[in-house]
Amino acid sequence: MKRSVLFIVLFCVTTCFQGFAQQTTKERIPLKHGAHRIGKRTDAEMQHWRDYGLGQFIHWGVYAIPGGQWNGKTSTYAAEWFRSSGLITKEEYDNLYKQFDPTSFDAKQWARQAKQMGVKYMIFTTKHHDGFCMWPSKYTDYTIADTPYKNDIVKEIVDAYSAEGIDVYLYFSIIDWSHPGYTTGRSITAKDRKNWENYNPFENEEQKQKYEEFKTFTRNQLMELLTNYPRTKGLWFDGSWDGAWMKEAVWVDELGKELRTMHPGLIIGSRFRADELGARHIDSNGDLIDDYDQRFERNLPSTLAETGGNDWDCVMTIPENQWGYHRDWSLSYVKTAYDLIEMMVKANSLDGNFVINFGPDGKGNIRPEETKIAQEIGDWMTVNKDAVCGVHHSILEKQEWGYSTQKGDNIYLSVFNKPMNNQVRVKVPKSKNNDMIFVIEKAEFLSDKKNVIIKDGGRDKSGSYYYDIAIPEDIQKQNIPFVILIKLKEVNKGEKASYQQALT
Ligand code: H79
Repeated sequence: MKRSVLFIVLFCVTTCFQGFAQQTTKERIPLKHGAHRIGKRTDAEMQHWRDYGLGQFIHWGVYAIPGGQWNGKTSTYAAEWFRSSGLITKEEYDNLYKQFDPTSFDAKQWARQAKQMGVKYMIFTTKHHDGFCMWPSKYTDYTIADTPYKNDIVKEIVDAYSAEGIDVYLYFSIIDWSHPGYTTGRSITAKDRKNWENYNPFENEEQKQKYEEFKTFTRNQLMELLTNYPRTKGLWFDGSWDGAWMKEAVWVDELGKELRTMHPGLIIGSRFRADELGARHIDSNGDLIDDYDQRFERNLPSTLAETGGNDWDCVMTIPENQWGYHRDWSLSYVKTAYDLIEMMVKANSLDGNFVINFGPDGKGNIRPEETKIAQEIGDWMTVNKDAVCGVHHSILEKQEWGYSTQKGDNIYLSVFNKPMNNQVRVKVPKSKNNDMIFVIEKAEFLSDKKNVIIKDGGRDKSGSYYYDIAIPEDIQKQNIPFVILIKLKEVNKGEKASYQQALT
C-alpha cells in the first residue's frame, strides 16, 4: 500500500516537472542576439554601480544657447529638442555652434558642486540627437573644436569629476540629425513588428548604402570615446528606437561585444540594442538585454516585482521633461529638493539608482535654481547618505511613513510622511520560526543620535508586531525628511516582554 502511494506521488512529481520543462523549452526562442546572461552581473564593477544610489545627469550642448526661446517666442518642447520646435530654421540651428563659447564653464566647480551634493556618478551628453559633439571627434567637423571655445569639454568633465572621485558615464545618442546617412527615425508600427523579418527601414537603395556609412561613423565615434577617455565606466545610450538601428541587431550586438572587449568592465544599459526579433530592453524570451534596465526614465516603479529583479536606473528632470537648459522654468511644476530626495530613496528601496538632471546655460553656468537644489540635497546627504549609498531593498514591507533600505544588519527608515502624533509606527517582519519574534534592538536618528524611545506598538489581527519610535522634539521642529537607523533582533516570544521593558 505504502509503496503504491509513493509510486503515485513520484509519478505526479515527475510528470509535473516534465510538463514544466517541456513548457519552458517550448516557449524559449533560441535567440542569438538577445540577453547574453540571465540575472544580474556579479562582477566588482557592476557591484560598484549598484552601490552608487545617487547620480547626476548633465545635458549640455548648443541647444543651451537658445534655451528654448528664439525671436521672442518660447517653446514648450524639451529644450534639447529645440531644432525640431518649429521656432528656429534648421540652418539657423546648425550654425549655432559658431557662437558656442561657454566662457563661464568651470568643470572643477561643477564637479565640486556634484561632490557636495553627494553624487557618486555622473552621465554627460557627449552627443545629443542634433549630432553636435562635445569632444573633438575626428570623424565630423560638427564638434567643439570648431567653436570659439575649442577645448575638449568631455575631457574637462572626465578629468574634473574623476578627480573628485565621481565615476563618469558617457551619454551617446544613436539618433544623429547631422549625419547624412542617419535615417528619418520612423517609428515602428505593430504591423512592422509582426513581420519583422521583412521589415525594410529604407525608402530606397541609396539610403541603405548611406546607412552603412552611418554605422561605420557611429562605431568609429564610440571607439574614439573609449580610447580618448579610458576612465569612462560606461555608456548611456539614447535614441536607439530608430527602425534601421533596431534592424541591425546582429551588427549592433557585435559592436557591443567589441566595445566590451576593448574596455573590460564597461557598463551598458538596455537601450543600446534590440534582439533579432525587434524586441527592445527585454528580449523575446523576457530577459533583460545588457546590464541594467533603462526604461524607468522620469518614471519610478512602485514595487520590486515591477523591476523584474533587474538592476535599473531612473533618470529624472527637475522641471517636467526639460533636460537641456530652458530659460523659462515657469512652464511646468519644478520639483523641490525634498521631492527629489523622496524619489531617490524610493528608487534605492527598490534596488535602483536615481539620477538627477542638470541643464547648464550657454555660457556654462549651472542655473541658480539647480545650485540651490544641489545644496539642499547635499545638506541632507551629509547627514543621511548611509540610507542611500551601498544599500538595497530592506526586509521590511513598504509602510505609510516612507521607504526603507538596508545594508547588512542596518535598516534605514527614511520618513517622508511624519505622523501627526510624532510616533513612527514600525511593522517588523514575521519570523520564519513560530516561537521567535523580531524586536527592535536599537534605533537612532541619523541627525540626532540621542533621545530614542521605543515602545511596544502592539499586534494586529494577522499576528504582525509593531513598535513606536518617538520623534525627538528638535527633529519635529526641523520639519524635513529624516532617517532612523534600526537593528532588529530575533528573540523568543517569551523573552519579548522583558526585553521591551528594558528598552523603554
Ligand atoms: O535626452 C533626453 C531626451 O531628449 C531624450 N532622452 C532623454 C534622456 C529623448 N529623446 N526622445 N525622447 C526622449 C522621447 C521623445 C519625445 C518626443 Fe518630443 C515627443 C519628441 C517629440 C515629441 C518631447 C516633446 C520632446 C520634444 C517634444
